[in-house]
Formats: sequence, C-alpha cells, structure tokens
Amino acid sequence: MKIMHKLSLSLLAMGLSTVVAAQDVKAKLGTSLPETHPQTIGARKFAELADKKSNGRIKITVYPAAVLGSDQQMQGALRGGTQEFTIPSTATLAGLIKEFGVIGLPFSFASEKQADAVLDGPFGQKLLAKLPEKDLIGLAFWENGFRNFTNSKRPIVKAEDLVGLKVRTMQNTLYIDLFNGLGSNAVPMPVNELFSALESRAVDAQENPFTVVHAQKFYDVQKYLSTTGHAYDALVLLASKKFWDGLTPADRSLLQAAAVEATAFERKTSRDLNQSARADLLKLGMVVNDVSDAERQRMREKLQPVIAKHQATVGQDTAREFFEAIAKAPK
Ligand code: EAX
Repeated sequence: MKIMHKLSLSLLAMGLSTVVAAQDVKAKLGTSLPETHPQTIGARKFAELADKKSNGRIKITVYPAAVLGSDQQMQGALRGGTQEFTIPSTATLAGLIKEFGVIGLPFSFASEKQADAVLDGPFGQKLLAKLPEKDLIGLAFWENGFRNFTNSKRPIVKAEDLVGLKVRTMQNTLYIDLFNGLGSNAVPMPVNELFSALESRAVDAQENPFTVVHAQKFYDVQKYLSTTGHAYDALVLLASKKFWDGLTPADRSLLQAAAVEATAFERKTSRDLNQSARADLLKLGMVVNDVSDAERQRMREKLQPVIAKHQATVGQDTAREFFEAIAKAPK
C-alpha cells in the first residue's frame, strides 16, 4: 500500500510541476544601429523589462549594429521564424506593406508630439493590424526622429543646393523619388553599408536624425549638416508571428507591458539625445546650418508631384486618414 501511496504522490507532484512551471523563453533581438543609438538603448530596456517581469524566465539577447543583418534581412528572419524581434524604420517596411510608406511622406508631422498622437492612436493601430498577414507582429512605434541632410560638398541653404549630389537613401521608393525630385541622384542602400560609402565618396550625402549621424560617426566623413527636417521617421518594434503564436497568452501580455514601458523610455531617450547630439556634432567639427522655413516650404512645393504619386501608392484612403489624424492631433 505504502508504495502505491508514494507513487501517486510523485505522479501528482510531476503533474503539478508540469502545470505550474511556464516554459523558459529565449529570443534574439537584432537592431541596425550601434549601442549608443536609442534604437539599441531601447532594445536593451525592453529585454531588461521582459527579464524582470518574468523573473528571469524570458531571456531576450540584443545583437546591435546589424550583426544579424540589415533591417530588411532581419525582417525576413522574423517572417521565417529564425529571429524573434527587430526594430526597423517603418520606411523599410513599405516594400512589404505599402501603407507603412505614408509615415515618411515629406513635411507631414509638425512635432514629435503630433507623431506620437497619430501613431499611438487609431491610425497607427490600423497600420499595425496589417502586419500579421505578413507573419509579423507590431508591438509599438518607437522614434528615429526628424531626418536632416548631411553631405561632404556644401551647406544646403536653398533647394537648388541639392542638385547633382549623390544621396544615399533607405531602400524605399518614396525616399528615392524624394531626392530625385529635388534634383539629387538617389542611391538606395542599407544603413550598415553607409559609412564606407560616405568614406569612399561613393555617395556625397545621406539623411538621418542627429542621433544616427552621431551614433554612426558620420561626422568623420561628412562636413556639412543642414536641418532640412524633411520627414519624420518612426521605428516599429516587431516580433516574429511564428514566435508570438507559440507563446502563452500570459507571456504575450507580459511582453506587451514591457513594450509599453520601453516605448516611453525609447522616445524620451531619443528626444534627450537628439538635443545633445546637435551640439556634439558642432563640437566634433561639423558645419551646421539651419534651413529656413521659406526654403523648406520651397522644397515641399517642389516635391508636390512626388507627394501626390506616393499618396496614390500608399492608397488614397490611407493618405486621407493619415492627414485627418494629423489635423486632429495636438502640435
Ligand atoms: O532603421 O536606414 C536608415 O537610415 C534608418 O534611419 C535607420 O537605420 C533605422
């Protein structure tokens, strides 16, 4: 009798341990920018929060600076289920889901506050809802920031100064048309190939927020920084749908809570660093000029055909909803 009693107790204990113990989760998160950029600083925060909220059960390892590949290669790895998270510019998603291209329409957002309101509101959530059909889960929009222009030839004081420059752009038809529309020669490439292209003068110019110029050390190969602020660039915290579907509902809620906290942290980090980066870039020897509102307006007017073309590309309904959301959002 005693043996049966012991056996039933051990079976019960095994059963309970199987029911109670949730699985350990291991995940890879790749970013395209260096340790010092908010994209990777935010990624480490997200991993730290997931670890803390799961009492060490969920381990997300962060691989910075395109160690796991370019933004678009990592999106492919998520879709294939061989990588779990990445945080690209939404512009690099537009080839996969055309509606994401609307965020980068030039001169759309007036402030980060307005961008937050639109991206965190119904319009942004509608965009994120399009990701699962491409085997991706969008957890949150993060910030890259307003994109400015750097080059090795001359200050960009007026629109005509862009004419003839070879400009690296993201691999996104809107950005290619944007700079060709201003008379430059657009050269699309992943950001992890950009420093050497600038150093070898394969390209004269690029455009990115101050934080990217600083984190990628573009000040070593670019003399002029001109504050065109021609587009706001959002990032998106992406998960692999194959990975996500394999999680328990409790772990999905835990990671969503970690994403909310990490989003607020990343946006604050981005804004703080963007302020200090401009002053640092001056100290690091860049010649910085503010492009006047009048000249930015002239660029916007010159770009009307490009903006009209890409409103059609993203879909007129999407474009209309986007501008309606902007009109309603606080500046
Ligand atoms: O993914 O490719 C770019 O210029 C982007 O700003 C950046 O890498 C974010």
